[in-house]
Amino acid sequence: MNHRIRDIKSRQILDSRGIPTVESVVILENGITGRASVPSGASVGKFEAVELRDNNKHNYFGKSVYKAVNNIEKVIKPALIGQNPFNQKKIDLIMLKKDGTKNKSRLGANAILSVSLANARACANTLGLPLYRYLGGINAMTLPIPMMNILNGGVHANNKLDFQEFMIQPVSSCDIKESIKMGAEVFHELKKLLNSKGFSTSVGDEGGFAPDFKNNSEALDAITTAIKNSGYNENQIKICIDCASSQLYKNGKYILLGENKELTTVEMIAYLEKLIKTYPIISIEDGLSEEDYNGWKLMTDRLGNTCQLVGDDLFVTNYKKLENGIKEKMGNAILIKPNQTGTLSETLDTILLAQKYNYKAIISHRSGETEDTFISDLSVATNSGQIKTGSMSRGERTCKYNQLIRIEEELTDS
Ligand code: 2PG
Ligand code: MG
Repeated sequence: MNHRIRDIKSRQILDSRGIPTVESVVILENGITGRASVPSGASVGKFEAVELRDNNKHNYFGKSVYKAVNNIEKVIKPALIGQNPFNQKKIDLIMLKKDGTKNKSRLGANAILSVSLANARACANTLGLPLYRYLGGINAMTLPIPMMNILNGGVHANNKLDFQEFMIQPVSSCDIKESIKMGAEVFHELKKLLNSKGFSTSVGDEGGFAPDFKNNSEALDAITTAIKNSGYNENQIKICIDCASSQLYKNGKYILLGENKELTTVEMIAYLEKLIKTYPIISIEDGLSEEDYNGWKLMTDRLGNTCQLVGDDLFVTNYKKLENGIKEKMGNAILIKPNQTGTLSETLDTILLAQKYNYKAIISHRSGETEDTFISDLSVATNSGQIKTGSMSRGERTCKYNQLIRIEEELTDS
């Protein structure tokens, strides 16, 4: 059989923040290749799989990934050469066994994921199929509704906004070109608005603006005005936020410096409830901290019927954590980031589990990204219905939207 894995090449490349990350190429006996690179987070969940870094302060301030690249060369490659790439589960399992740890700390989730994704691409290329079609089969057909990040705060920007991401979601549109147009128009209206008020229009890590707003309400007011100025109404474009609350949680309290508030869990839920009532917010991610489990149950009980409650740090794309969350009624949606778990198979298993129990699965980028558009295809392959992939600026964000435009064209043609 000439489809076996012949070789794997890996290298250190740069992500969108200028920090090293891993890229791998899987080469098959037939000469066909698949390439993939991995993103990297800034607000990293405590329970994520480990991103292996060299910690040598003379090399990229400790951030280089030569150890991960070396692990691919010395451990992963010898174990995978000669294997059938179409058996993705086995490929992933071999790497998991070689790693042997619970959190992929030996070989590094960055090393493992780059090979796992590159392998899937090599298979799609061998069959001459688009990646979404290879991953999702004949049932892959739903273009996601994007959550577009237009204002950045938290650890993604150098301003006073406590919440990390303020996003818009064009819910009235059912085609991706129209969604992108709506999002881009609001983005440009927001820029005009910021300019007119003398705020900076430079952008944060995910391409959204990062003005020096004093608090969350100022951000939400600006977004609602920009939506209105673009000629859209609150039924057409909704607001989604990522509070990234694990970053705000200190000694049992939520510290909101911009708001000048120190809130208990119950008070934080009440604050979020007030925001939902005041603004057209339909989705709140990490409204509470990753370890505030009782809080999550309470919040879901209180807000779960009116709002999408997304677990990012809470679930870290981990099957067991999601399984427990479903049992305990925590949240009603999960953010899916392949590098939080480290293999394609585990990512797909977690998505299937969510869908089985009616939890929404939102495919997501990281704040440090590359030009790789794997997640665009993944969102269509799994009919996830939603994708979170940043703003309408910066190439590493727009490449994901542009890939969705291409996929939509193919699907419409067929
Ligand atoms: C998040 C992500 C992506 P980071 O919290 O949802 O937006 O940020 O990659 O920094 O964890
Ligand atoms: Mg998040």
